[in-house]
Amino acid sequence: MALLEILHYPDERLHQRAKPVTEFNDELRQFIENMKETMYESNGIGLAATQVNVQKRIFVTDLAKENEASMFTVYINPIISDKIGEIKGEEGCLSVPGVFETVTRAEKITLQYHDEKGNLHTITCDGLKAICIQHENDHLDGKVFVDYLSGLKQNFIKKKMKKLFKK
Ligand code: GNR
Ligand code: NI
Repeated sequence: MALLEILHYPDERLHQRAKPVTEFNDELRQFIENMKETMYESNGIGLAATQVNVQKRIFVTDLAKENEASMFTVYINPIISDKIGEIKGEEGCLSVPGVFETVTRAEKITLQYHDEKGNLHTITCDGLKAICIQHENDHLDGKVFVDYLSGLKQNFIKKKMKKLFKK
């Protein structure tokens, strides 16, 4: 087990497009364990491989509320095949700590993905789960939620991050 280092906006590596997973092997499953540990340690509800500088199409989530049983899920090579409606929600990101802004997303999505054994799943979801999956899937396409905000807000957030991570 190991904790992975999370990249911070505006690191250009957050804006790379991740490549599909081709082998469902023990190395992949070890990496997923490390992502799981890193997500829990950071108190995130999701984590994309892009955020830990691995350019593969993998993200993990756990949307269980406090005091509820874990709902840990692994999504590999996800494809959003359908999007319905619009919903606004306040979003945060482990790569942009301390920043919370409203983003418009599809309200309901249908998603195909593989689990860590290579099995294919199809799900339809809405609410926070749909928002979280769209946020994570964006990471795999090199997109951060800040990219949806005005240029003015983006510049403000860049300055804030510079200050926060100043050595
Ligand atoms: O922990 C997280 N919370 C969150 C809240 C609203 C919308 C999306 C998210 S995902 C975020 C973790 C993260 O950065 N995943 O990429
Ligand atoms: Ni994020």
